Amino acid sequence: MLIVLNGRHCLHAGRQEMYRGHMIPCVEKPSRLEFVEAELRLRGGSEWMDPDEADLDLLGRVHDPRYLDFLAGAWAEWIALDPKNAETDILPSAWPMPGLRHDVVPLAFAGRLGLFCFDSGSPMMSGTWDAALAGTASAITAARRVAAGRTAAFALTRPPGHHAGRALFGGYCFLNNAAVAAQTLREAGAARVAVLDVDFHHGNGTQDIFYRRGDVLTVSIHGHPLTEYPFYLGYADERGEGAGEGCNLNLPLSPKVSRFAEWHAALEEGLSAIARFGAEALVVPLGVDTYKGDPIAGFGLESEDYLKVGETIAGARLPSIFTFEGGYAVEGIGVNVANVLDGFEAGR
Ligand code: Q9C
Ligand code: ZN
Repeated sequence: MLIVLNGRHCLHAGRQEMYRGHMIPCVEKPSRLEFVEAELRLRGGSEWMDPDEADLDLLGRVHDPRYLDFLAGAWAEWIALDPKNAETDILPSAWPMPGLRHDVVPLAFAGRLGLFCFDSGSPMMSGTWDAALAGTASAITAARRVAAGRTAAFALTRPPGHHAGRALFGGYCFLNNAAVAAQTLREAGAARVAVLDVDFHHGNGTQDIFYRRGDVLTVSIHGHPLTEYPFYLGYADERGEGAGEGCNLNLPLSPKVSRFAEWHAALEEGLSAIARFGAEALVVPLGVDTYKGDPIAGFGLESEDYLKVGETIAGARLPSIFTFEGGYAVEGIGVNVANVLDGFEAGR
């Protein structure tokens, strides 16, 4: 496997997130990636590379340019409010819910922050923009290598991306690496690209970005939003709009009853839709928070199950890019991710 490692990931290390009314240490921490890197290096057989330069033009075709400007300048604005803010992460405290206006961009930093963010669990700090931007460069580099003829590549990066929408951050995600990979594949000549999101949580950001487009099919298998984060998107009746009608497939499952057999049946249903769509390339937002030991999620998957997950995805026989998303059981995260990649290679 070709692995494009975002060496700048550790510039993003949020301190605290809001949980049930108090602050707890961030769940999405640098050691997550380090455990994955260590396991992949231990197994050997991978080719490692650094990302090329970031591509802000391409990024502007995935995200709203006003949102990108906000993210790029957020830390400078934050410390301009008060130099002491440098000791604290940025978190919003007011949001434009229905009944309030979305069409005006407030001048106040706190007003813009709430406009572009949907939760209180995704702190931003001094290095967030640099880390996330380098993450998109990893995704672009991985996608370009695959477009040039590699079978597959893994963008090993954090913060994760699949919750980040066109002009929205949350769920620990700021820039949507998987969407950037899909856009890169399209611009490199693939007529139709599919995204198969296997993270425990719904890929709301990727769905948002491609919802009105017919050239990218988005599929997500996830904990049912009636009971699971992000709650407000991910239902089965969301099928896409306009040119994108029929190009979004949500496969929500109840985590109470779901075990690997049921989850794997959903994976096969997603792959059938991808084959019918006629995808020429595949992007897999790879989260392993489906693991039985995950502290914030889980479908009860065992480490060995991830070999089968990779093998089944390989059955699509499509050039594939994996992006690293969720998974918070650090003791299992390396083995679980490496098993997906090894299963994929064994299945090709
Ligand atoms: N206090 C990913 O797996 N948890 N994101 C609640 C609000 C959010 C998970 C945060 C879980 C997000 C990439
Ligand atoms: Zn997740």
